[in-house]
Amino acid sequence: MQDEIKNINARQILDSRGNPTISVEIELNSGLMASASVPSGASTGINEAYELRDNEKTVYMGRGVLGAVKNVKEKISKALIGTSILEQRKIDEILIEQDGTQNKKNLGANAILGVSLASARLASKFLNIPLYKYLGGIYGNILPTPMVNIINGGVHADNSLEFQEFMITPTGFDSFHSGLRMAVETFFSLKKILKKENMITSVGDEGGFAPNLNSAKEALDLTVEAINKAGYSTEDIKICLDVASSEFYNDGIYEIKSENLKLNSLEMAKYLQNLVEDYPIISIEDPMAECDFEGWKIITDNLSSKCLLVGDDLFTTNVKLLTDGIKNNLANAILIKPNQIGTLTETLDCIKLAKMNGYKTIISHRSGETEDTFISDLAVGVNSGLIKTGSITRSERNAKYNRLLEIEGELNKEFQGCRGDGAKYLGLGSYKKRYFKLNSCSNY
Ligand code: 2PG
Ligand code: MG
Repeated sequence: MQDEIKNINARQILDSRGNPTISVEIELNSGLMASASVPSGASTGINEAYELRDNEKTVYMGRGVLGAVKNVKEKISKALIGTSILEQRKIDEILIEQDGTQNKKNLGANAILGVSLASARLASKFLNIPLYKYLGGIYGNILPTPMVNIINGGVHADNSLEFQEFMITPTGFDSFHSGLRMAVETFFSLKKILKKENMITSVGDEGGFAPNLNSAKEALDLTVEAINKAGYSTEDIKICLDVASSEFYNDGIYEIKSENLKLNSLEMAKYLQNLVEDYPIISIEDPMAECDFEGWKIITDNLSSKCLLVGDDLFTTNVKLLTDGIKNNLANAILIKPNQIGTLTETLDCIKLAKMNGYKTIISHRSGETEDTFISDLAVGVNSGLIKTGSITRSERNAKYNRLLEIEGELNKEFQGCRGDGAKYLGLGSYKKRYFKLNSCSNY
């Protein structure tokens, strides 16, 4: 049959940090082919699916993925040849079964995800529809409001900032392309300010500036100044943070060295609450460490009505962990990274669970990226409403923004001659949430 898998190939390529990663190519009996490549994180959660590396010290500093490549070419290929490309859930089930471990340690989540994503892309090609339409059908038409990284810190940069990401989000416009323009103008406005202050304008892993600053407040002040000097207000553009606090949490203490602070959970929550009061912050990712459930409880109780509290390390795109979070009322949003869990269907199940329980979903890149734009199509297909894919000066990030511009154009073209736009952009609406205790909402 034409829709059946004939061959699966894989190769080792490089990601945006120069580390090896895997690219998978699948071929059908019909001769149609599609490929996908897999990103890699630096501030990884302890519960993430296993990234298989060769660990051969003299080759690529141990970071090679030839073992994962071999697994695709031999074991996975053997298990999937003859399967219809239109049966994504079955393909992913076979992959999970073949691996046979909880965290995909045997075959490697990188090997598995490459196959899973390439399958979906090839299915869309086979059906001759764009990937976002394959994933979302006629349902997906919301262009995500981007969280655009402008200052890097934490493990993504060699500067003094503990917080990993300071992002701007264009909430005040009514289309994706105008929102993106606004973010770009603000980015360059910040560059001008940094230059004027004699600060370095080199960038971190995700393309945001990486100046040496003495505090999070300093970074926030610069961000607000950049917004204003670009000619916008903090009504047009708001701020999002990824604190990535698991990285500086030890034995119950958050140590913010640049500010000489050692905070317990309660103090950390208060510290962040003060920032939310003083700045136009509407989303905080990983405000608390992945194992500090008490801290998460405090911050959710105190801040959930004011801003998004996004679980990244906390949930690692894992249905089981999200279920626990829902039960315990932790966070009100989830970061979605396909490589944290390893297959597309598990990613979609997690998105579905989040949405059914009133959690916002933010589709996300990794700090080590490739030019693959799968997450752009995913964001539109599932109407996530939000995407986080870095700054606007790195091609591996811009590939995602450019793909979204392409999708926006396509959706609007379909609508030509009709009332309204085909592509919806919610801006601030993407952040609007209902604050409720789960048990008061049993119909979900
Ligand atoms: C994060 C991500 C992406 P990494 O923490 O949200 O920005 O970083 O891929 O290094 O985990
Ligand atoms: Mg994060």
